[in-house]
Amino acid sequence: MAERRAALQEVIDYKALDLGGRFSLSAPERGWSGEITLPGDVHTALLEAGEIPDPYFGQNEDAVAWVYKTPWTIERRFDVPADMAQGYLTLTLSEVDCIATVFLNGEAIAQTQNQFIRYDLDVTGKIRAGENTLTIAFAVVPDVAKARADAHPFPIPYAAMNQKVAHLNFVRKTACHAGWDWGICLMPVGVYGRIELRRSALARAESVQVEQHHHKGRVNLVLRTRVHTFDSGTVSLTHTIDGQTLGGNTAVDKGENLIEHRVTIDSPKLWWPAGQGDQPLYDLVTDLDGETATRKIGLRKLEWIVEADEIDHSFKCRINGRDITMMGANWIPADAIPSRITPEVVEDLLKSARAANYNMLRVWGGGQYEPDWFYDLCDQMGLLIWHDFMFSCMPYPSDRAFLADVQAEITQQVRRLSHHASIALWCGDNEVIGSLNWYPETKANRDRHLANYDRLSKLLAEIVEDEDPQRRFWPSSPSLGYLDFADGWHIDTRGDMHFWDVWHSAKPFEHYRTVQPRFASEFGFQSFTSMNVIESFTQASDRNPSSPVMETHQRNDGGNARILETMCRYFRFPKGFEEMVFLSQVQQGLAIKTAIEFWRSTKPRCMGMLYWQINDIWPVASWSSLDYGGQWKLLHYLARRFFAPISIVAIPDDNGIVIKGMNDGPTPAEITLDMIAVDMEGVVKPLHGLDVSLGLESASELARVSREALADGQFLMLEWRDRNGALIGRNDFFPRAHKYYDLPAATVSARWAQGVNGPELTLQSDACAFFVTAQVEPMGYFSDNCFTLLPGRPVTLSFSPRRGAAPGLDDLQNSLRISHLAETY
Ligand code: BMA
Repeated sequence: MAERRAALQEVIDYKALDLGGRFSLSAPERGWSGEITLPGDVHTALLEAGEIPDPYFGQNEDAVAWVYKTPWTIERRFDVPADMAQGYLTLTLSEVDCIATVFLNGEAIAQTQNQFIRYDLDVTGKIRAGENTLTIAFAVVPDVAKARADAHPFPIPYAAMNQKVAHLNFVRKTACHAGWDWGICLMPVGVYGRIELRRSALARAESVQVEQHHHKGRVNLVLRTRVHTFDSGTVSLTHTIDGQTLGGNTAVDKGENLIEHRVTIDSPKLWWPAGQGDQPLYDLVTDLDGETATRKIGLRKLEWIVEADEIDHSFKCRINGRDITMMGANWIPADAIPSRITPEVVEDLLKSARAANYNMLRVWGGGQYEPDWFYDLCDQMGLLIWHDFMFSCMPYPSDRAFLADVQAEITQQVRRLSHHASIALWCGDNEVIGSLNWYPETKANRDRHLANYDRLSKLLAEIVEDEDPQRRFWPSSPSLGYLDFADGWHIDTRGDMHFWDVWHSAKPFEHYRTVQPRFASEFGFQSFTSMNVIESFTQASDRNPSSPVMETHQRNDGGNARILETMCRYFRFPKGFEEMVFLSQVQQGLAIKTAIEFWRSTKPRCMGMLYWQINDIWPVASWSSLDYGGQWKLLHYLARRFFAPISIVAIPDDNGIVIKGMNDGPTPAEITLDMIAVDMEGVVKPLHGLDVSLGLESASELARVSREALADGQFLMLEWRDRNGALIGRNDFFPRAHKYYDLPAATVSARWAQGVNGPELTLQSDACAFFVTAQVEPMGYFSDNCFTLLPGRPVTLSFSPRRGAAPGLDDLQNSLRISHLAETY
């Protein structure tokens, strides 16, 4: 024991001591003790100690449930040099998960209770020269949640359909830690982010916010710096940006001070969302008494245009004066085990978002505020963020103590993040107002719950108005607008819309064409996770859609049945498990393609499409387009095509098929479009060829194809090229479900070559092959997949490795697997 204590003790001599590292971890109730690395979580520590099995394998979730029912204590000793112990000292814990008592040298110095608050604890005079002990004793969250719910004057229901732990709406902790309809319940415990002892000369910087006022040829910036001062006096505060330094000595009072500076940047290099231009970032270096911090600032004018129009109300994002269609998906936390949410993992996911032509992600309200580096990456990649505040799918309390805690949380988060160019909008919550129609308690007394809701919602709105007046506050997702509590799941003339009738109500894919949202912020269709991911959590005998393990890795009641039933509607039933997994991803892709192609074709009516959801939190059947681990599911390949800047689509209507073209790139385009009828033998019959100009303002109707133009067994192929004849894109349209076509037995052959930019794979087929997909084991994605391959028309794909993989051609060839539709039955 003494030896381990010695090993845990580190001598650090610095002005800011990073207290991260090895701590002791113990559960006195269970007589357990070991170690934990912080920042980190208890599950990771127990996995390292061999104390718990992999929670993601099989049905291990239940076997590890004891972990969150146990009170844990972590502790470390650290040495502080005498000169450091003298100063003004702050102990910063940027994310404690979640309810804990913090002891310094045995004295309780704070009680944490909100995972989303950075605790800056004044420990001046409490730190000793020499050895100190930091102890964090965690409470059992479900017990606290229950006690709070019991004490509340009226019952507030919680999302029991999603969460395995009751009353989590009484605790400020990531809601999906308790499970969701795609999530495992682990209820992690830990300390994430910074754990640091900071010494200040007189003050510490709290936040720097940047207001941008754009004029022709210049931007005026207002910099608002908040400093916390330990005593009244003078601080030196300077900012440097674009070669200009402002500020100097400033008199400050004890407590919080707000200091403003103004600066003009001439001939600014403007920041654009992905696909519209570059993402230049200016370094803003802040120096407070020698302590420096750098923030990257993207200069752009951001507006949301929500105003009456001939339909009802517009809902669109305008950047630097340009109305831009928002395309992307919803983001959930990257892992159910917080230690695994590393910059490397997240950067890989965000790069895949960018590679699929996204320009927006919605950080969803049942998850978490992400670390600073997440938003830095989004700034760099041009990914705008629709940011929910962390409330989701259930009512929340509105007593003074709860609201005071929320006020601290939201104020701090907005001040922390508002300088990021990527943050586009603050949204009050996910589906909270709508959820008042779901629960017996809320339905029985809607007046009470509406008043309760309004107290929270009003607080959130006012914080945004006060703290970040240049950002739009949107009350909820979905919402119809200011104090408009109508049905955002079905009204498509204003606000943002969640359209779930196809998945949750088993309507056909074509049903997506019955609504025309102004901004579709959620809609999704599930698939199974890819075969190699299924192999990671199953034994061979589990690989059956209704096995207990596969059902455990499906969190939406009836989800696997819905996938299979849909398959019968559109496809012939697959012959084996692996084929079924593949086909589930094909049909997921088709569902979302149907929605997005139609809604995009209504531009400028619809100016946003964010499907549910880009990523997975653990290996599971879900609506995601990336597997857990970041591998591309087929939907992600289709997204890359249906979100391409220039997209040509075929939309059936009562009079035939209308061909529409959309250009969401930065400049108008001149293209040549060929429309071709193709039969199952691969015989091609040109129907129409035309040169067209695609402007930016709206979708253009390019042509009509009559139903009769396509004989039985034929489908429509669209190909568009630039005026030099270079192929830009392809699309196809099947007038009937695929099960009605008699597919030829195609053989697809493959040849690898080393291209200038990396490995290339050429695929060639002896007959028409559909949804042709190449998969390899090394991490990476192909330039395309899930496409139609006609005989005599080889297609060459490039392979982009992910996460530093550098596979040789042999590695790729040896693991190559090619799938297509005819092979599935
Ligand atoms: C939406 C989301 C999530 C959920 C998804 C799928 O409404 O907000 O709550 O995971 O539906 O059901």
